[in-house]
Amino acid sequence: MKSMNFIGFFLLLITALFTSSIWTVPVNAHSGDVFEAYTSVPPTIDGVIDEPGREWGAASTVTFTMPEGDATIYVMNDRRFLYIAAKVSDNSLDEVVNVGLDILTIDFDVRHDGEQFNVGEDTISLGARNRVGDGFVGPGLDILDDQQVDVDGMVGRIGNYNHFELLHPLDSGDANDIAAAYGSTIGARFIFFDESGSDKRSITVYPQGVSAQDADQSNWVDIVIVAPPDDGSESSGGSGLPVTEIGIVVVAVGWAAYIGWMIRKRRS
Ligand SMILES: [Ca+2]
Ligand SMILES: [Ca+2]
Ligand SMILES: [Ca+2]
Ligand SMILES: [Ca+2]
Repeated sequence: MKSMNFIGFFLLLITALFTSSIWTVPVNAHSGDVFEAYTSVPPTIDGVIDEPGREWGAASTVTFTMPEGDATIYVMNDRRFLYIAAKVSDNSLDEVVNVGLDILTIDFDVRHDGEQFNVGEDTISLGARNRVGDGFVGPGLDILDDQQVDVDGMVGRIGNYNHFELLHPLDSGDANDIAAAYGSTIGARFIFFDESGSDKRSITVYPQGVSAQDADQSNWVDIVIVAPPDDGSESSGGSGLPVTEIGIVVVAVGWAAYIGWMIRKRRS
């Protein structure tokens, strides 16, 4: 009977040891100028940033001050897409081209060289009434439209905020887009156009201090494309242990039983 208690205790010890320390939970979200976050659940691109801690709960975020209040940027990726959202204080959602249009543009430093926004770099945009743009920097350093549009997005209005939600493939296959591998870092700036086309137009850039016209990329933010957690370590809502860990526990339990058997054998 004594050896059974010992085995029981040993099993408990082994199980506690393996369940507490072996699996590490990936830490995704942090704010600042490095956006680095993986999501296993894609957001719904419907112009509504669902909060708190729901569809954009895994995102890296930053909140900063705009002329009309505050704005928050959200960035995350999954296996296929880079997702970007922004919640922007604005007294109106302006939807008419050449009269007044609210637009979010993201320029990328695809090569992450921190040098110049020049030929071949990628740029995407989302305007009110869900006008999406996918372009690149052309030979004349002007922005040209891609032949292949690889942006999806929607804009909505909630309270005094405009909500922008958009996605861009990590690797669309288009030479005029980011071709982002897992673990790579790309630079970016976010340009907020308010009432573009009107006399009251204003432009805000994040990071603050960066200009919308300046081609210098040295102070842009970093976006790190996060690799998916491998299938063995991705927890499925606590409803069971991942396969490899189950294997470890089974081996450990078997080992504990063997030791118990040895102890019993020696005592007999
Ligand atoms: Ca949404
Ligand atoms: Ca506006
Ligand atoms: Ca494209
Ligand atoms: Ca493009």
